[in-house]
Amino acid sequence: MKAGEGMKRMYIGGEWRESETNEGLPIRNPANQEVIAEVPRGRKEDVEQAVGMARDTFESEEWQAFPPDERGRVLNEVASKIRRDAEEIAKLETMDTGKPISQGRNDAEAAARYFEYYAGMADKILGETIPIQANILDYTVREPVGVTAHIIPWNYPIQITSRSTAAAIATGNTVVVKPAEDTPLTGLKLAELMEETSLPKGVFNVVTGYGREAGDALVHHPDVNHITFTGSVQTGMAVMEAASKNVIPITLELGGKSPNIVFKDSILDHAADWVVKSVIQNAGQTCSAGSRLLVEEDVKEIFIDKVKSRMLSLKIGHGLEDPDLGPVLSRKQFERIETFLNVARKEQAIFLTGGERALVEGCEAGYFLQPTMIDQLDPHSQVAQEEIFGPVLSVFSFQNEEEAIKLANDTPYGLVTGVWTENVGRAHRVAKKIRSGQVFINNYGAGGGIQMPFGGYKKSGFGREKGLEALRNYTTLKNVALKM
Ligand code: TXE
Repeated sequence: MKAGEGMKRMYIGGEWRESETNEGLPIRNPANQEVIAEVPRGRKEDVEQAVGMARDTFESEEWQAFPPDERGRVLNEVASKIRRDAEEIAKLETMDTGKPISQGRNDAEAAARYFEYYAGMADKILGETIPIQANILDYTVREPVGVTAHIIPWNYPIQITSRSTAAAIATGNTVVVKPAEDTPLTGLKLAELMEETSLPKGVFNVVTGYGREAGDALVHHPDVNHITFTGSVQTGMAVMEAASKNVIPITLELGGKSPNIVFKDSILDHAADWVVKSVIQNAGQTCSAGSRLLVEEDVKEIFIDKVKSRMLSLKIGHGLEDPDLGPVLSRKQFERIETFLNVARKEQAIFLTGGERALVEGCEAGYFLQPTMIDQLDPHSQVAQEEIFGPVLSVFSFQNEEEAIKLANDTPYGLVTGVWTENVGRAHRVAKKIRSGQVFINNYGAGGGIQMPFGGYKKSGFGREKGLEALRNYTTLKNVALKM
């Protein structure tokens, strides 16, 4: 499809543009693989334009003099426009990613909350005065880093775009967003909302396209001052290498293999509800998915029955019908999951539920997977160690607290851990020894709280997003010493 034949446009320097080559890429609805839109296939030349506009705007008198409280007001405006169009955004997200519409609605609300939260911080980025000598006034200033690049994955596009760009703009940076090639629609919608506000042109830019083309050009661009990346470990490593060439800081969020540790003294029904919820949300395509269940041996059988009956009662279907479980993103993702399941079969693991593609009437071309629970895996097997990114739960048991901690920490990742126990002392002991960026006790995710710093240990990445902590990503510190 050529530009002008219904193809969407990218948002660069406050203008809607085709790609320099006029090529497009099709966007499919994961539920039935129908093409629902076409977006420009941005490449290096387009990235050049976007970074150039972001740089010029960053250095412009208008943006340099833009008062912090005014930045906050604009971001609040963006939040209220997201709320105004929340239903449209939720539908776009569901059509783009396949997720159940109620989860799309939650994502739209979270996006609005990110803008509100960081709007409130825009005029509270403070420095310090540092005592040195009586005749020296020493102070620090937190300055924006400049042009920030945001590489967005396909699982939570509107949320992840909002969480990093809101923090970056609040602190006075300009941004270039590269949405995932499969799910660019809500990123472009966000640009439409930005355009309705008094945000100077060129502060918020979106270049659509493939990772290996537009993404690669963006992370290598010498005029980019910071990269925020959420995605796979492999691509994260490539992004890190690109950043090293320009010696710029990056924030990496690379997924996980997060455990729920269930002790026998926990409220088992409550824990079972959450164990299931945490692994089926967005069809398991969540960086913080609770993809491993570690359960105390004495209650293993009874607990597994509880989880199993919940898994078997889940409704699978088209996201707009708001089932419990939608399709996975694409054939590629489905085949990736299948490869893991085949390895588990070869290793004679036991499938307690699922393991097969689910056929949904009217959505025969969609890739739906039955919620899957696998037992008897070697904790060091590939399936137990690597991120599968589907509704697949691996089950292990432990005899005591020490063994639970060892199992929990025994993967290359460390993003989130759930601990289920009524013993407060044990809860804190375990939380202290767990090597993950977030630990939830008797809950999982605390409602997604945008105020809580989020990020990983080990191969889950580094740097923190969300909360006040994220503001550090987008500011750099200057010390000024004045001799009087
Ligand atoms: O990820 P990629 P993919 C994990 C999950 C999933 C696997 C593969 O396990 O199954 O990764 O997914 C852009 N330079 N996660 O292949 O490649 C790309 O266009 C710059 C976990 O989709 O990491 C997209 O915008 N950018 C995760 C983004 O990187 C590049 C979320 C993510 O794509 C690029 C997604 C390059 N060379 C996948 N190559 C999480 N942490 O939540 C690609 N991109």
